[in-house]
Amino acid sequence: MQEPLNAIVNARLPGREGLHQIAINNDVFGEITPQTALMEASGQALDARGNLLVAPFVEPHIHLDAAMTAGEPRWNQSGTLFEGIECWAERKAMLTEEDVINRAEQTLKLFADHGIQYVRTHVDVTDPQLTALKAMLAVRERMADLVDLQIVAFPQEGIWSFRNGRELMEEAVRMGADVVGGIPHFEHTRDYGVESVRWLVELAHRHDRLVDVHCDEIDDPQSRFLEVLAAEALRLDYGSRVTASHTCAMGSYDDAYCSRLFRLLKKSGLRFLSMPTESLHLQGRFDTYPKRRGITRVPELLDAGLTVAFGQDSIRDPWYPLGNGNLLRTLDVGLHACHMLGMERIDHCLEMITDNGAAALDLSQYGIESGLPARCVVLQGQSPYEVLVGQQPVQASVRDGRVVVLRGDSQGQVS
Ligand code: 17E
Ligand code: FE2
Repeated sequence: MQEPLNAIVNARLPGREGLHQIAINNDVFGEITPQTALMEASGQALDARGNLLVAPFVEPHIHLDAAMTAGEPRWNQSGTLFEGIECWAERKAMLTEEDVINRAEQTLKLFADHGIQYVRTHVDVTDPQLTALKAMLAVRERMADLVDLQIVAFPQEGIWSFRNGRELMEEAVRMGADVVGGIPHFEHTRDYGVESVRWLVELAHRHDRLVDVHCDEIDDPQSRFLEVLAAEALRLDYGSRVTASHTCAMGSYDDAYCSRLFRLLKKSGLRFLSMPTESLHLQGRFDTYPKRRGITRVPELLDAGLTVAFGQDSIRDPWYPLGNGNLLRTLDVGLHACHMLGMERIDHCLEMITDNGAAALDLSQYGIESGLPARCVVLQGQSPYEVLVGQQPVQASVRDGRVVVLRGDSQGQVS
């Protein structure tokens, strides 16, 4: 194995002027010192060559159990969420642990190659055998050198609407799921949806787990489970540990309701994840013209002081046929779809795939600061604007002081 790094030189850091060098001692960041000019990288130093250095990318929302199954056993022809769930139910009946492990690991390697070191995956537990969950618990250990993996117990076919739904969720938590999920807009009735949200937040709270609900992933403006989730988070003072994924319906709510809703969202402090490529593809399917974008109110949430990150959601699965692991692509699409190409937004855009994702995942040891684990990526460009325009692959990815990806000529004396 390669020798660990003892420094990174010639790096630009977000929010700081000029070049910096960062010491690394025992896999942990040490002192960060300004440089007056470019310097030679010597010994076990990595040369960032004047490029931007940020904390590793965070993929906050993916379905690894379904990754790389697009077209098996059939393609989703309508492009709706609902046909996706039907196709997946057919593929799910064919799962083996080995099959899930292989596809999940292939996908995580692709992610690592794109500078992602933290991943939250939903795993479908509406399966009496819990095959995908057993596989993913093994993957979490097997891939720990490359990524930190959080596992969500995700009831794809509902908690109230699936036989033994509650027992399967409880079993998943007992087996070691980190996060409790839900899908209220897919439950058979509105009441089931409300009850499921109340129940799952209690379950997580009781077992000291995080919460991440597929919430209102539908264009129906009557889908209002987010207010239930936020109210429960507030009641239990649990907002920092609760994430609402998708909230597409918020793109269809009227402003009067949103004005009331935002008051509660701010009080509860819960976190938001938007998957822009996925929602552009799956939503708007029941519209003629004008067609909705089906994306939540991202800039408005940010301006209200709430945390929002972007995720990919799918890599070639029954819901979405594309995806290559590159979060810069997701970011690019998301900024377009959310009207976020003003320069102030661009200056902060990398936070959507780094810091904000880390907050949504409730990570505690994340960032480029003295005393934190030496994990970071070198991007191609001197500013977020240049990185966004260039869309180049990450130049290097460092994990606990070790170089796990290296491209171009960022290399100093690393052997
Ligand atoms: N399942 C779901 O309910 N929604 C999604 N976007 C995906 C899976 C990918
Ligand atoms: Fe999802």
